[in-house]
Amino acid sequence: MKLLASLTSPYARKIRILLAEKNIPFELVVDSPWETATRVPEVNPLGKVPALVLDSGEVFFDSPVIAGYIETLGVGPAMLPAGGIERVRVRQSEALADGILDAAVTAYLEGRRPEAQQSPLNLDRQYDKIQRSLAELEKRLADRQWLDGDTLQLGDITVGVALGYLDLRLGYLDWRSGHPVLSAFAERLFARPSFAATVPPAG
Ligand SMILES: N[C@@H](CCC(=O)N[C@@H](CS)C(=O)NCC(=O)O)C(=O)O
Repeated sequence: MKLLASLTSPYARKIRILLAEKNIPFELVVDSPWETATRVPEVNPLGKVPALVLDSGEVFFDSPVIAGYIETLGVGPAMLPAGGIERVRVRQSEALADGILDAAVTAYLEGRRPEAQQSPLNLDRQYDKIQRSLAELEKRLADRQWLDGDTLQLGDITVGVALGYLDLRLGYLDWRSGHPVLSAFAERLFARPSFAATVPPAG
């Protein structure tokens, strides 16, 4: 199978980390949807990465769907509980982290517009979402090693990716300040080979 991804996409990084944690081989096709020569729209009408193309030609997007598909392959370690409320809780953690990413990407893109066209109101809305979500995660994690259950799950991976993306794009927010639990959590995640091997290039 092929994963279409840009090296800076945090949503794609989530999937690359998931595949690495499970040791599942795949072909990484680096393709930035922002480039005019991109082929992403040929497989994903939304024109976004990540997109997973199976050997059969079937395509899955977006990242929560791809993660769900990967789990159906039955390759351990499981990163999503098989069902029940436990699965919903991991999905909730994933959604919270994806929401941080959505807000961070929006703020990053807003900040790249010519200054006269930037909306301070929109920027503040995104920063508020990020700050509230960080506070929520700090509270949820408390003295636990992982967000849900006793092992690394998809929610933990996605939170780690979101924190890494804040470092990459919104470093001036200094998210570590006031979040000692999350900071320690991030250091533990960043030390894993799957995270170390997928650090986005600067720029
Ligand atoms: N909800 C999607 C978000 C994917 C997404 O927004 N990817 C960005 C790269 S970080 C993208 O491809 N943007 C291109 C565009 O919006 O045209 C997911 O989880 O996969």
